Amino acid sequence: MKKILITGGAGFIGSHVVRVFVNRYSDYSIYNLDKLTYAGNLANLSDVEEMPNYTFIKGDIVDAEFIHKLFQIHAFDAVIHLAAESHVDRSISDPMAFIYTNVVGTANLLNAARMLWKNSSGDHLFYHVSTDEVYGSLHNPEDFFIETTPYDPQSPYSASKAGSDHLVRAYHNTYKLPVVITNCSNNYGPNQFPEKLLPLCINNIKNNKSLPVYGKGENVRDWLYVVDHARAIDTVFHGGKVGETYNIGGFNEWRNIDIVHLLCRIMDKKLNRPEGTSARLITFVTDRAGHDLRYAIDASKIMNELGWKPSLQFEEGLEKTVDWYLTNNEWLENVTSGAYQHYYKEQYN
Ligand code: NAD
Ligand code: TDX
Repeated sequence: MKKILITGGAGFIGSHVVRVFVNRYSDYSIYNLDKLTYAGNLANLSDVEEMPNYTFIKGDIVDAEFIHKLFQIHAFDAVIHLAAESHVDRSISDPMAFIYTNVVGTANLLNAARMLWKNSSGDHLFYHVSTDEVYGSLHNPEDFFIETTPYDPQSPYSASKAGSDHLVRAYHNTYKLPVVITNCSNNYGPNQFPEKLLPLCINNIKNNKSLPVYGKGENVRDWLYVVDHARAIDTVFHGGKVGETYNIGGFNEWRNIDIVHLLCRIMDKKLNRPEGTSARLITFVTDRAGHDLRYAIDASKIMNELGWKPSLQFEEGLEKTVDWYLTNNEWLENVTSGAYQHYYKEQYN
């Protein structure tokens, strides 16, 4: 029986990873460690909470003593580490939270894994889930991020993720800790907190509120359906080579303004509103400080070496996502009440 610690499993991507592992591997014990910050929500996992191979643990990865004891008690065989502060705009207003959780928290997990596994000959893995933002911004339209692209992070968020990636590699290099890192592009899909572009716009269209597009909307992102990312993590966890990095992406680049227009067309259709109704809500607002122009991932390595590929066409994935948000009204209303209102006012008014 494999004991796997998944951190950040109550968040957006983590909840899909937990679901994939709990449902696919009944012989693994899955432990989900999450602090339940504003972004963590156990409602994301209501369908797996009763499964016999699933355990939830509430706790903070920044608390070194707690993490050390947790590893001693449970003797995990592997770690899939997703817990993080994940929103770039919040990293601009509160960078220290990102440095504590993303850098110190990752270091605490690395130390605990190193202590636990140092005298063991077992089959272990420390898997760090990271982002394409560590590579910085692309300026030449022909360029893509590959696994050897030098790091050039530009925001406190991406710098904190780059710092954690460097620590993971340093522990492999120095202590031979068995590690793997994946760097993925922008995810979208069910359970994403409505501070991120797509769920924020879905919620605002539903409520006839303006759609804040930063700058001229010309920044480009590559988009991947979250379940395809969770499948990629499963693939790398089971088939990836220790010490390697794999880039994950959808070969699916969009300018922000184009993606928002596409979303508006889908929403008009779903809400039976005349075409053009949602697009009238688009409002260009002050640009994000230090806004990276373009991210684009070359995911050939994971595709060629491990046989993973995205399963969904983008429009199909976006329609599925919209359907999920329109069906899960209660989820959306719960997460957008209370503290969200304060965040929204500070960020957009
Ligand atoms: P999220 O913000 O939705 O979820 C993060 C989770 O981590 C939450 O459940 C939160 O409660 C938990 N958490 C935060 N601080 C913690 C702490 N100190 N201790 C324990 N738990 C804590 O994030 P997400 O979008 O699901 O991203 C998950 C991971 O994937 C992150 O590491 C992120 O950098 C990476 N990533 C995200 C994307 C994306 O598009 N969202 C793309 C590539 C990589
Ligand atoms: O209101 C908005 N208006 C807007 O124009 C918001 C929230 C965003 N944007 C722009 C900024 C980006 O160019 O849309 C693009 C996407 O923004 P986000 O959804 O905030 O994502 P991004 O900053 O690209 O980062 C995401 O992808 C990489 C995740 O939040 C990260 O965790 C991940 O590592």
